[in-house]
Amino acid sequence: MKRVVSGIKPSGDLTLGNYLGAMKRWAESQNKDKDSENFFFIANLHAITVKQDPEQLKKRTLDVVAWLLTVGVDPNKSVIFIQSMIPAHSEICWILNNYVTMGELGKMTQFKDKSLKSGKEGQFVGLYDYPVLMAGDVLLYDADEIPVGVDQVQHVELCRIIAQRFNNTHGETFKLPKATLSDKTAKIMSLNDPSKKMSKSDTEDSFIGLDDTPEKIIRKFKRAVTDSDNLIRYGKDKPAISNLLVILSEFKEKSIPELEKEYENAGYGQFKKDIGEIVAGNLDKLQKTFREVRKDEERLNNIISEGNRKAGTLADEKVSIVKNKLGLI
Ligand code: AQP
Repeated sequence: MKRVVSGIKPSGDLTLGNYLGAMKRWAESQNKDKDSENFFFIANLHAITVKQDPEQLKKRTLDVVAWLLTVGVDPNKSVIFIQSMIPAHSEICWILNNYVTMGELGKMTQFKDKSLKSGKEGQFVGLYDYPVLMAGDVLLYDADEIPVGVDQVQHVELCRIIAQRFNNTHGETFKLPKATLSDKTAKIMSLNDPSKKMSKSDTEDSFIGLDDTPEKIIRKFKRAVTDSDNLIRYGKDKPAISNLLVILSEFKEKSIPELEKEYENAGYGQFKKDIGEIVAGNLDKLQKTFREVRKDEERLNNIISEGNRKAGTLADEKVSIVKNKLGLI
C-alpha cells in the first residue's frame, strides 16, 4: 500500500495550472491506482504566508474542497482535510525547524522569487519557513509520493534532507517521500510570459481562473503571447506555443504530434480561438457542477470532519512518537 499526500493553497482563485498540474491528476491517480491511500488537504496555513482577507480565506477554503469534489476527487477513496484544523501540522513544523538551516531555506527559489518585492530582510518569517511546514505536512503521514508541479520539487527535496537528518539523529522516524511529476502539465506557464509559471497571485491576464466566464477565457487566450514565427510546433525555442499545445492536448485528449499535424496549415489566430473555445466549454461544464456541489455546505463540512478525523489520528500518533524521541513531555 502506497500513501500519496498533496495540498493546495486557498490563496486566490484556482487556475488552470492548479487544475492540470495537480487537482485533475489527483482525481486520476485515485481511480487508477487502487493500491494507494490518498490524502489531499487545503493548505490554509501556507496561504497566510501572503496577506489574506479572513472572510475570503474562509470562503475559498470551502471553495477548494468543492472544486476537488467537482474535478472528481472522491471522499470515499481519498481523505480530504484542512491543514489548520489539525494542530499537529503547526507542532511538527516548530520541531522540524530545528533540523534545517537558514542557509538551506534561503536557497529556496520560491522564497527568493516571492521576496523580490520586499527584499529578504523585510520578508515575514512565515514565507521563509514555508518549506518546513510543507515537510511536516508530508512527514506526518509517512507519505511515499507527493504529486506536485515542478515548482514544488525543490521543497520535496528539502523535506527529504530534513527527514534524513532527523532519522540520523534519533533513529528511523520518518519515511523519505518522493515527488512525482506528470510529463507535460507539471508546469503550465503564464499566458503573457511563458518563462513564468501560471500563478493565481499573478496579474489577471496571465492566468485562466477556473471560475472565469467563457468570454473572459476566450479573450485571455486570444491575447496570450505567441512566439516569433507563425508555426504551431512544440519545442524549447517555442515556449508560448508549446504551453498552449500542452493545454489544448489536455482538453482535446490528443497527443501533441497529432495536434501539430492538425494545425500544420493554420495560423495563430485560429489556434488560439480553438483553445479558448474548448477550454471555455469544458470549464463552463465544471462550473455548473461546482455551483451545485458548493451549495451543500453541510455535506462539505461533513466530508471535512471525516477527513480531519482520519488524518488527525495519524498525525497525532506521529507527533507523539517524535516528541517521545526528543524528550518532550
Ligand atoms: N502553473 C502550474 N502548473 C502546474 N502545476 C501547478 N501548481 C500550481 N501552479 C501550477 C500545482 O498546484 C498545486 C497546488 O499549488 P498551490 O496553490 O498550493 O501553490 P502554488 O504552486 O504556489 O500555486 P500558485 O497558483 O502559484 O499560488 P500562489 O500564486 O498563491 O503562490 C501544487 O502541486 C503546485 O505545484
